[in-house]
Amino acid sequence: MTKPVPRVFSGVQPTGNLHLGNYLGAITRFVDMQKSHACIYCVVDLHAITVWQEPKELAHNTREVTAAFLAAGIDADKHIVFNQSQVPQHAELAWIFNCVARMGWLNRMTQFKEKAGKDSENSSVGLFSYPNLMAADILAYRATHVPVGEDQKQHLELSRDIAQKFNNDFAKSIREAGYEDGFFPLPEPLISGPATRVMSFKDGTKKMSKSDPSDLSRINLTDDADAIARKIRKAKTDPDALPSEPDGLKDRPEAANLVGIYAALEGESVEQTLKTHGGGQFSSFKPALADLAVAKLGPIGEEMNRMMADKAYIDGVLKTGAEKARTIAAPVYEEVKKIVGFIR
Ligand code: AQP
Repeated sequence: MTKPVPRVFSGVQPTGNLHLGNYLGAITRFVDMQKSHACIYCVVDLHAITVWQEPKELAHNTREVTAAFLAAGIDADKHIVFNQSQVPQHAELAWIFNCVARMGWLNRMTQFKEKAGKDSENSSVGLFSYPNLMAADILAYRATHVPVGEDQKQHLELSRDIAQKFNNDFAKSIREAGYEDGFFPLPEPLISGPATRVMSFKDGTKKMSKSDPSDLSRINLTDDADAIARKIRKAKTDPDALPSEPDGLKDRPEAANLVGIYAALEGESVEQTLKTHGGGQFSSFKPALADLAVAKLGPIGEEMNRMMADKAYIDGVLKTGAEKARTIAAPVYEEVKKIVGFIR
């Protein structure tokens, strides 16, 4: 086995309510990366069960994320699409990383604090060690690039720390196995574009989230045209006109959010959006955003619904994807076992 090749890995949790933030922050980037890289996209069902999931809903949501990937333009023939639990090397490598990562590192993870809230004693051990499994997801393929939304930046930094510590702890054994520059690459986060952190439509200081109890806080990828337009119409805003320059969006989180969404959907910069819409009122900007969102998201939602009617097709895509994923992850894990000193 030689040096890691440039390879993209990323995942989405099948926890329901797949939304515009997941689409703009992650899935559209996944689609873009296919042109330049070999890509592996995973429905991370092992991550999903770090909080309770109804088994039937988990299976439905796993198929729904897969349908979203395909409907958005991910090519499962040229690249790899699968669900995490079908490839055992993720969990096996995660155990080794549980023994590499330090408690102090995980104690600093803000997402655990947010998700566990005041009841951390009662949260699952899996929720706490979630970032170690994420490092295993990426490094089981020795992936080099990881497109994610802004909220995953801290976890990506931890993945790099784990890769680095593994390379240092086992440096001698890694050299003996024939690797001159360490075994794992330090994966790079790819966080860019005008919508790396899409905010809630009800509160511009909170990220748009699957678990927000208010459906009006987000656009779901399966929303129809009426629902999309209604949610944008009801989105919280301030009374001022839109500024002509991005600086004018400072301290206006709701306005900044809607302009960022418009720019991302249109495939232009925030500057360009403000050149066209600066000086206008929300009463005219919101209908323009609604038309654009319906034009871009409507066909994806329709295609997802069409695919969801054919479970066998989706399950077949995941099965083939898992077979392809195992051909990469299994030899990597065999090398890890050798490096660690496990008898094989
Ligand atoms: N609001 C967001 N803006 C931009 N990107 C986002 N992502 C999530 N929310 C936003 C990105 O979507 C990818 C998949 O996320 P995930 O499903 O694995 O996990 P998540 O971050 O927990 O998603 P949610 O919607 O926020 O769920 P809950 O409610 O459970 O917390 C990731 O690349 C993520 O950055």
